Amino acid sequence: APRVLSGIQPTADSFTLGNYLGALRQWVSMQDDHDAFYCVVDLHAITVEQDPAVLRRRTLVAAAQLIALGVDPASSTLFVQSHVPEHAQLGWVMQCLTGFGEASRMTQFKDKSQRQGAGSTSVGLFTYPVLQAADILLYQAERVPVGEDQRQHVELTRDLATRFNGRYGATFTLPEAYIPPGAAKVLDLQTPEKQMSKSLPPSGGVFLLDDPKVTAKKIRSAVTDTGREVVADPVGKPGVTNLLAIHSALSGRSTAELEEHFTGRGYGDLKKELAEVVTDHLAPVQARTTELLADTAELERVLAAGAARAREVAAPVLADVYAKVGFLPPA
Ligand code: AQP
Repeated sequence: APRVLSGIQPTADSFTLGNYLGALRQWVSMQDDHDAFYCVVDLHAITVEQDPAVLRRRTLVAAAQLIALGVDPASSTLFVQSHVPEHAQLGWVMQCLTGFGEASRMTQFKDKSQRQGAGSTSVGLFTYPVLQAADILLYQAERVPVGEDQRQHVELTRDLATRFNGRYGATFTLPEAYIPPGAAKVLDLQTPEKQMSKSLPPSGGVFLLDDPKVTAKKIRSAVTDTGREVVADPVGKPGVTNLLAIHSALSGRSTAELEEHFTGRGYGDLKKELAEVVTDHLAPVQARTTELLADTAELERVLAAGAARAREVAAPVLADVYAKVGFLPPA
């Protein structure tokens, strides 16, 4: 089966609808016919400042949410990035292969460092996409299910793989981004020019674990526009278009069908119905997450087994890379 890898950062108490529709839903649907490796990328999370106790807790909550959403540790390899030291090790080799100018062109860094404030931007945030390349290449992944914001990082990964293969001989598989049509970029409900984010402002994000009342209220107060008609128009009506896209992704009804359904009705009706669609969808996920977090020892066992499986694949790839770049093997 084709190999797939993806990761998600434990940078908030809960994932967002953007994470779910842009990436995690594909993680679940791909696991049946792929050899899937999914990780909670805690090394990536510390590219911005984290409280240690909070990070530990969020890593467990992240793993619980992934399982609650449908990632099955029996058919996917689910693990925590820092449990597999090969990620950081290959990350260093990849850094030495990356041009400074090349890394400087990454638009997510420009966006995040700007939102962060230049004074608190770390070198780790700058080299983040290079570590991500290592994550992917370590497993020889062919497909990488991610949201639109990650397209450029997967392109960089391909460039680095091609460079390594050219310099040291055929080693890495070239991965392809697998970006879903429809909800690849879920927008912030308060600032629909920006993508919904789990940790960065603006804060019009819908969180999977939020209380249903909070979610309904967020959707009710979503920024739309002064018009009345419920129709998709990404340029003129980005807010309404975003709400329709979320509805369509969750209900499985096409945008055209939804426009027809809301003919003669206003934004208020759309928001009311969407709030129901979203909270109905999330109720079982929340219940299952709570259940899983009641036994963190079991969760930790699952993650340890995942890390052991991941290392079986990662260790020989790293050993091959170390030999090829000319590191003297320890005697
Ligand atoms: N708004 C979004 N629409 C579609 N997909 C999205 N993703 C994130 N936001 C959206 C996808 O979710 C996956 C995991 O994201 P990540 O944790 O690696 O970090 P990110 O891309 O930087 O997303 P966030 O939620 O904004 O995280 P923070 O706040 O920590 O920076 C990725 O596949 C991403 O494409």
